[in-house]
Amino acid sequence: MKLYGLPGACSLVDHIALNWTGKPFEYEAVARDKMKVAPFVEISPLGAVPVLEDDGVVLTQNIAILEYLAEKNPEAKLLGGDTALARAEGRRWLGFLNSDLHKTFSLVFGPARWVEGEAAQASLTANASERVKDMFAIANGRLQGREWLSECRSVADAYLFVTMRWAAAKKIDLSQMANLQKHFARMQADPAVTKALQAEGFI
Ligand SMILES: N[C@@H](CCC(=O)N[C@@H](CS)C(=O)NCC(=O)O)C(=O)O
Repeated sequence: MKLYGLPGACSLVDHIALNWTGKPFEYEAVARDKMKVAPFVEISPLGAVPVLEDDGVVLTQNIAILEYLAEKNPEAKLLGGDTALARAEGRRWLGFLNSDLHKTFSLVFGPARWVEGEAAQASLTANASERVKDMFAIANGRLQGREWLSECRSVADAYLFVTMRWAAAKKIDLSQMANLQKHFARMQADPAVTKALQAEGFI
């Protein structure tokens, strides 16, 4: 099994999940200038990570990859528990993080892809940063009185951890969201997370 990623990007979620499975895999960091050209676009038409290769099959789209890893490794409980409801909760938060929070973050990271002119880009970044903060507040509320987004730690928790790193990089202040801060510390203390951060060159 091989994961193609970009250090610190959403592929870090899959990297952590693969570590949680305890099974061997290879990690390859794709250079930014190689992402939108052949041969990478032949396996990832959007020129985006993550990409997972397994037994000659190539998968793109984070949700598909994470669900695939969860199905192949039921003992790792990657969707957050054993029951249909716990797994549905894991998927619910995965959807929230991938489709809502991540997509809004794309506006913060690359406003020039969406609007022209410095003023319009600054305004888009500011507005998107506020929406991102509103979404983090929803996750913070969910974590009131609980350690994980679902019943036990799941790929949704790894996604939340990765997006909190983005918030820090973009100076989006989450310091008042105590539940999120505790969740971040919990994730940082996980050896699988440390291992992924080390392999991606952050530690
Ligand atoms: N919908 C895709 C989005 C993946 C995505 O946005 N990946 C980003 C990294 S977090 C990327 O590869 N960006 C590089 C680019 O598009 O230039 C998924 O969920 O897998």
